[in-house]
Order: sequence, then structure tokens, then C-alpha cells
Amino acid sequence: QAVDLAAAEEFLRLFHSEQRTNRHSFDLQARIAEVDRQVKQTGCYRHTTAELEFGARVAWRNSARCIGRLYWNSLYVRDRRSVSTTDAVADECVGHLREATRGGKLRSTITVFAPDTADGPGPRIWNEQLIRYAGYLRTDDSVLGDPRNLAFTEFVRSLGWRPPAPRTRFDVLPLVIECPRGRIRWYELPADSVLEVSLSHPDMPWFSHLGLRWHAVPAISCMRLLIGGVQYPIAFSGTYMSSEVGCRNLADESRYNLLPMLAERMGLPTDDDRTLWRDRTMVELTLAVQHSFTSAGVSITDHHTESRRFLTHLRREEAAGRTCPADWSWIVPPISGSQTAVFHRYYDEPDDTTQPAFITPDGPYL
Ligand code: NRG
Repeated sequence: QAVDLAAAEEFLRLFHSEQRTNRHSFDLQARIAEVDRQVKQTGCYRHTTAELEFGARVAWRNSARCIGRLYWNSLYVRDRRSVSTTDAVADECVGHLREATRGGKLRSTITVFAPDTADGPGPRIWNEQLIRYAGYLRTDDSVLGDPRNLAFTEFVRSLGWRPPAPRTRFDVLPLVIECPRGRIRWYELPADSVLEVSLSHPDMPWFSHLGLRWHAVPAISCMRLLIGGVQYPIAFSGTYMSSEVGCRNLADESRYNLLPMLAERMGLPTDDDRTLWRDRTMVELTLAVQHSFTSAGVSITDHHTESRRFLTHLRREEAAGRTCPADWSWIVPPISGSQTAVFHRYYDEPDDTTQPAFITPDGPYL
């Protein structure tokens, strides 16, 4: 299916209008004519490196669910459109993790792979994130590990992956890569590309003996980057906000569900909701995440800081004459919402036809 020319043209106009330094050296009409010709001949067109970089950054700027958009313009873009084998895509995913992790000083990074063209689709990364923990169903129907990844774990096992022995709650899943005209293959992530943090609590010494941990880098790999009608497979990573891990990944009943265990250790009765044992344990768990990452020298942010930064971002966008669409239910943090300024207002509604954008393709990633 050929690229939508109107979307292509609209993107080129946006790119042109936001260029500060080389605006005059960029001949918009000539570029539009060239793209027009490429699309008519081949069904697709090729973004320049500068267009790709700008497009990726604006896609982040347009992400209505993201509270961390203040630094959208410094996103580090790895252009890997020329990579075409599963081995090379897997290598580049590992390269992404290394360059984005930097020993703990995280850098917001996107790796862009080959787009779908008239010749065929680009590569596909089957993982939801580059780093995820396996989930295993036990015979009593309880789950060891992350229940969110049960189906994906089953899938990689069907491809021939074998869990480590003994299995643990935090077994890193392999990458699963598919290239057109190639088989689906899995690749174990090299241990040195996956930075993890062991969790401890600043004033509950027993906490460090629970054996809890989380990975340093959230690296989304199940979305696609849509720029001017062209769709790219990508991996994108920034920095964790402690509440993502402490209030959701480790706390949700459908995830690690650690709050009842923590309440018991803290001596809080769990048989009465009115004691607020969930709230009290969730704060301590999130504090443990914040404390452990910071002590380990690994970048992490908190919801109060991010809330303030987001309002700065809104002001800057307004000053630049742009609207900033935002989704209240995603922007407001899962704890202490009303203690953050993002809670006390509404936002421009996102428009799902806006480009550049990160989109979630139809169908489950597993
Ligand atoms: N809540 C998910 C990650 C979603 C994206 N969050 C980020 N992204 N911080 C989780 O794994 O907890 N980012 O690119 O920084």
C-alpha cells in the first residue's frame, strides 16, 4: 500500500517550518516534488537523516500519555534503516541498550529500523519491551515471575528457548526478531547489556533480603513510529519514574502483587481495607525503588519532579505556539495524584490522526 502523499507533504511542511538554522537551505517545493516522484514510482519515499531525527523527536512530543516530554528535543536517534537480517537487528537492540544505559547514566534513545515499503515489511521485534521478565504458570495456577509475560514466555519456549535452571522471578526473556523472508529467531541478551538494580529500603533493613530487583531501562519495542505516512519499527527508551515500578509492576494484582507480602512484613493487618495497608505499603515499595536506583547510581525520576517538568513543558509548548495534547488518566501518577500539579487541571484532547506519532499496531504482540 502506497504512502499517503498528503501525510508526507504535511510532514515536510512541518519539518521546514520548525527548522531554525538551515531553513533557507531547505527548498521545500523541490523536496515535495522529489517525494512525490519517489512515491509515485515506488509507493514509498526515503526520509533524510535530519527528517528522521526531527520526526522521531516530534513523535515523542506528541505522545499524549507521556509525562516526560520536556526533553523531547534531545532524543538520541540511532538510524538503523539499513539493517536487514535478524542477527543484525538483534545486535542493534543490544547496542541500543548499551548506548542508552551508559553504566546507569541513562540517555533517552530511539533506534529506527527499516520501514514497511512496497517491497515488503520491515523487521519485527516481537517483544513488548527489550527487557522483560519471564512468567511461568505453576501447577497450582499461581505464577512465578511476571504474569504479564506469561503468553510471551510460552511463545519463546515454543521457539526453543529454555528457561534457566533454577527458574527465578526475574529471568530476562530473550529478544524475538523476525525479518521478511526470514525465520523468527530468538537471541539471549548478553548479561552486560541488561543493567538491573537490587531493591533495598532506606530504613527497613529486611527489605534487601526479599530478593527483589528491577531492570534499569524501560525500552518499548512494540510500538511503531509513524512519520509522514511511513511506519518504522523502533525501540525507544527513556528513564523510569519510580511509581511505574513501585505502584504498578511490582504492586498490581495482575503483576507481581507484592503488597500483601509487604504488609505482613510491616505488621499491617490485611483483612481490613480501612487500615490503608495498600496505600502504606505502596509508598514504601516506591520509596525502595527510588532509593535503590539512586544508591546504585542509576537514573530514575519521581512523580513530583516529573509533574513539575511537565508543566514547564506545557508552558514552553504554548510559548512556541503549539498545543500539547495530553491524556489525564496517564499523566496523573498512580500515587499521590492530588499532591502533583498535573492533577489539578485538564489538557487538550489528543487527536489520533496526528503525525509524527508512536502508534500501537493492531493485534496482540503476545
Ligand atoms: N510502564 C512501563 C514502561 C512505559 C514507558 N515508561 C517510560 N518510558 N518511562 C514499565 O515498564 O513500567 N520511557 O521511555 O522512559
